[in-house]
Amino acid sequence: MRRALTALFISVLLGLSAGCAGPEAKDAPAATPKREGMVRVTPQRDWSDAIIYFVLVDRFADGDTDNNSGVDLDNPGGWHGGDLKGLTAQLDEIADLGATAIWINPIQVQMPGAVFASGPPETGTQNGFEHTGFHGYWMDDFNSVDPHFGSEADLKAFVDAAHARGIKVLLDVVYNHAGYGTRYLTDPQYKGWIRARPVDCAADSLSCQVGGLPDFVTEDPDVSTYLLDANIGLARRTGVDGFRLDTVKHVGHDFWQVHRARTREELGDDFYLLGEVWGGSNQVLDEWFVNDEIDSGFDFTFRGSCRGFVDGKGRTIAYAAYLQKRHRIREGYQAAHYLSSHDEPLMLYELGGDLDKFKVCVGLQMTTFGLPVIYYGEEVARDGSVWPTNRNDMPWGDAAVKPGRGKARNEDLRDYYKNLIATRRAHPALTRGDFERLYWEGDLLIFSRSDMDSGDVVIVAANRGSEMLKAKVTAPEAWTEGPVEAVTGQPVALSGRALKVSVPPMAIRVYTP
Ligand SMILES: [Ca+2]
Ligand SMILES: [Ca+2]
Repeated sequence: MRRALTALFISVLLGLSAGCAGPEAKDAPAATPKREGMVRVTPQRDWSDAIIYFVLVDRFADGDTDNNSGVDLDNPGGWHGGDLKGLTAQLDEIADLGATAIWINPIQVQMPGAVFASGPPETGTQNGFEHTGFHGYWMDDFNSVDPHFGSEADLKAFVDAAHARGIKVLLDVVYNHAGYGTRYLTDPQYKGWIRARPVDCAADSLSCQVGGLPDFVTEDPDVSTYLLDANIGLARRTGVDGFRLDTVKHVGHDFWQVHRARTREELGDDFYLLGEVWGGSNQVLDEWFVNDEIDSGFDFTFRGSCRGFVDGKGRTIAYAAYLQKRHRIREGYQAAHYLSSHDEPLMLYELGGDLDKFKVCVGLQMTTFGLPVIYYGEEVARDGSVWPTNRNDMPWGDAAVKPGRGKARNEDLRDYYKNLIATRRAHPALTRGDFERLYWEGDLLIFSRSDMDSGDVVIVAANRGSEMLKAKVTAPEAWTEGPVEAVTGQPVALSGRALKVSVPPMAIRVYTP
């Protein structure tokens, strides 16, 4: 954390801005073939300004073929060879996009072997496949890093390289369960650590077996201390900035209060906790905010609501009311919103591959309340659909990066993301500003975001219809001259105090001072 603060201070002094290439650092890993030198981004002001990039390490970049034991690229549930060294080597890809934080999956030793699984026909996996712990959630030993991902030294090197770029790291950690058939079930030294009988999650969320996985008796101090020591120790030794907490509602509040006290005590007051309360919203999360167990959680409502909006369901004013309601959250706490994740279908697939609809949702993700989470590769239109192909390889195009070498990338979409991310980062109104709806006739929604502290005001207009739509709204007092529309980069003249808004079919426009 000390390192991140220093990086923040230096970058502020140098006035470096998002996406701007900085000086080559002596410890910089090999850059991607496309970009030269090290990309330095201005760190987020605090976590409410974060833009998070979520990586499944095994699917991102293979930086060490010596650890590719059992790798099978043809198996959608198999190991594909990505590792921490590969991720570190491709960090400039993420820094250049403008993300301020990277969330990586859990990296401790996974259960040996695999379980047999089958997916739906559209994924070509209906006849079954061997599902391994490549995603990191099926632990067999909390005290060591899985060699497939690399070593603890590799994690530290990754964290250091991220910090050198002004990027924070969130490590995903699990406390609720172990992998199928692991040593915690069979080794006598852990006798009594796993609940004897499976309980239905609908009947009891604390004692159930999530996905049939062995559930730890986390109320037993021996068990909880072991798990806390392992995860907190790993964080302390490697310098990660926070945890993404898996399956929060399946572990008790008492545990999370001890967890918060220990992370504050041992990792610092600013050690950040982003919790997964499955299905949660900003209101549902309050159960974990009220006693300060986590700093933020996922808002599971955003993707479906945006899909409904661009699919023309419901009235525009109802969607505006929804966006406004998302601001209702306990003061000092945040929520993270995403379009796709490893547990849900890829958004572009759900939208029938309609890039225009997808881009409207990306625009709304980057201009509304919360911490936007980008699921690796969705910024270049990664292929895939539902599980398990929602966890396929990061596309690298012509770059010599495995395992996704040769997979197509949509660079125009990436540029669109990059522009909106830079816009969000330049305007505190977009991260922390209040929401006000300005216009909601037919398929055109116009709203403003206003940050009282900085005086920053941005106006956003989304058209979900099939024709060009125009409207006139009053320009904010704070604007002394016409704004620049961020998506097109065009200046727009004011007509007196009126802003003439003009949005093409299925598109978004962002008017910035
Ligand atoms: Ca590897
Ligand atoms: Ca449990």
